[in-house]
Amino acid sequence: MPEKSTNQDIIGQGGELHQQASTPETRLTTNHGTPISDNQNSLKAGPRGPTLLEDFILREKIQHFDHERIPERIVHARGSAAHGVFELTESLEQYTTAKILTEVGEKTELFARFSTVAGGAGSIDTPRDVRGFAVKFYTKEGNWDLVGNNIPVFFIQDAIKFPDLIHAVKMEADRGYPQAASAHDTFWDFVGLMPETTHTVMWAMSDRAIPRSLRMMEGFGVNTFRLVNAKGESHFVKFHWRPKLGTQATCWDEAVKIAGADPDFHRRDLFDAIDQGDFPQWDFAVQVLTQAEADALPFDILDATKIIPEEIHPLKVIGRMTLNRNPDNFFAETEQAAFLPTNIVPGIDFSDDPLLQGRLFSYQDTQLSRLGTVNFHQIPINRAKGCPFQNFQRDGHMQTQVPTGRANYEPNSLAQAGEDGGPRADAKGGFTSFREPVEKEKVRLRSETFADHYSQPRLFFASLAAPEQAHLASAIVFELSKVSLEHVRNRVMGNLRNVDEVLAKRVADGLGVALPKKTPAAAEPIDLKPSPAVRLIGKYPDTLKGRKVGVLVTDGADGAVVKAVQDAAKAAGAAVEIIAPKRGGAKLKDGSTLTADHQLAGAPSVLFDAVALVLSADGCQQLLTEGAAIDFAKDAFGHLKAIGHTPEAQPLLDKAGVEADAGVIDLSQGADAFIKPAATRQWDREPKVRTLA
Ligand code: HDD
Repeated sequence: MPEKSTNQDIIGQGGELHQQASTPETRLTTNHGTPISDNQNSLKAGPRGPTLLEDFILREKIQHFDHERIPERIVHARGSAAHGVFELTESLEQYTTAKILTEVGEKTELFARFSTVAGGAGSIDTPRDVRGFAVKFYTKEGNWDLVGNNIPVFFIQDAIKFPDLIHAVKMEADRGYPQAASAHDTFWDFVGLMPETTHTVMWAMSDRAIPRSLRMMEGFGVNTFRLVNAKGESHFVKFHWRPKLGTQATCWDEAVKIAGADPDFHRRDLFDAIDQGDFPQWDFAVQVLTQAEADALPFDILDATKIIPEEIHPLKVIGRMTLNRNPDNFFAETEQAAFLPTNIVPGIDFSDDPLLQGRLFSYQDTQLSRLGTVNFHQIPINRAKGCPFQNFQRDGHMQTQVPTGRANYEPNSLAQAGEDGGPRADAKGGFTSFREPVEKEKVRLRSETFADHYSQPRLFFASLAAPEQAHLASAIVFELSKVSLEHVRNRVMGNLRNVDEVLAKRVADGLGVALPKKTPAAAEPIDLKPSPAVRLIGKYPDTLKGRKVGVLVTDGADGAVVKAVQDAAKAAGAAVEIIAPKRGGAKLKDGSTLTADHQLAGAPSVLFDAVALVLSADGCQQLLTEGAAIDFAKDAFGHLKAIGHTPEAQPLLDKAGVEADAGVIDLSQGADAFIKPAATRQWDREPKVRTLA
């Protein structure tokens, strides 16, 4: 073997790209600035000889790579985020001194991260799970982090149960599965033994836990907070986010299939929307209560397993969040973002909610293990951007600031000698806690006012639209069917009988088992007035805005029909993507080529909100032996989507079992007829396509 070789020969055509002329500004360097002459070959003793330990360039590059990963979040590991802005539209001056809630028109930069809870960082986007909804506002008075979820209640009442809850829901300890799924023994074992989980479990089994898009979720601060005004008076407050695009869920079967078709479905959707300038927006709203109003409720507002029904205390919209910029770098921003419920600003304060109180410790602590240093607040995404930050905390791993002078303690009198004495506490503008009187015995007790675990789940179930109730019952059946321990299934059903006998019976029938004995409740549930605001169906107007229409086109198809569908859907606010049997596109009737965005086999109908089949007779004939085409139509029908079609597509529809109904539209009537049904699901169709509990 000859020892001679030139790098050019080995690198091939790409060689020139590696050798571009360099200037100090553009050239590749080591982390310490040494210019690098060759980034393709390690330093060897001869072209075929061993690599030399001396190769500091190789070692630095590999070593940095070896350490690229940091521990993922213990919960909420899988997440997607964006930058944005908050604008206040109504002042809460009467209740709080917080500038972000009193300066109308003020725009505050923010960073929002949405997440699943149970799965790891590389897990799918569409499991059945609660979604995290965390917003970091970079206010003039420091960062305010509202670290909430897309469900307004939580599984447990006391933070001391959090590690047990999370251990139970995550992969089982010995086998390391299931990933990102609550449908397994240990989760339901915990649920059955902890009746306080029932309310949140009901929400988690509802369609809220399988959202269509991160842009179509409501968000909630969950815990009760306080607002404190200039007179030092306190009101309780619950924070809410309301999506301008309305809420929408997937069908369960659809969510499962999306997991395979596009595990990044939500991340892609958020990134693409922002990239295309279609900025998602949410209204920000509050429920504000006096102590007396809180005392008058039939439940305790310090109990995070309870909602305050909007029908009792309506929401007041006070501002708007717009997400308008994607992160430049996923790791630096989304991954390193550290949200802390302790990031609070003057005028907002904590309540005594025992779940919140525990959270006040956990988040700071977890960042130390995840980000590795007490200086994580200096990472650009975590840095207080709305105002300077300064104190006498010094040194530590990864200290990036260079404080000057001798003053690293306080009080000091260095200023008297003309030196910089450093910052001082601000008794007037600084954060002060609400002066709540709290002298009590030290006890490990749960308040009696936390004992009613069933009235609110009952309220929730009773308030849902009929299809949502059926989905919820079926979700419990699905999950319990994956539970191998009979006594665990029985205990859950015994608890459910306290929520609603009919629901419990539906679950038992769905499982094909007898209904077990009712579990005695710690406090007998009461019937509360239904709260239609907890529904998804019918709560927001139907719309195609922010949705996606997929148009399947074959050779010989009529381009005018494609264009009509494209125009009508776009006019209604949807994005339109073309799918063809081959990625190169379809040759239309008029001889032109319509470029495709997707190949049919890679773009099942689960990726779209509504579909149109613009087929020629020949094209349809060919698709009759194409499984992907049959599934495309069958799933669109099964997932209750509108299907627009040319008459020539009928044989495919027949083969796929698509029956005529109000959501199956012959496009010869004109594309507009397709738009209205496309903006919603065809709920009436559901009993025809699946058996629900
Ligand atoms: Fe938590 C992360 C939301 C209770 C401990 N939590 C985390 C995130 C969200 C929530 C959205 C992800 C933030 C991000 O995007 O980085 N958590 C909630 C809500 C809760 C709640 C709405 C109930 C009201 N959490 C809760 C309790 C504890 C924790 C009771 C512990 C006692 N949560 C954590 C954590 C995490 C976290 C371990 C993991 C990663 C992180 O904090 O930064 O500290």
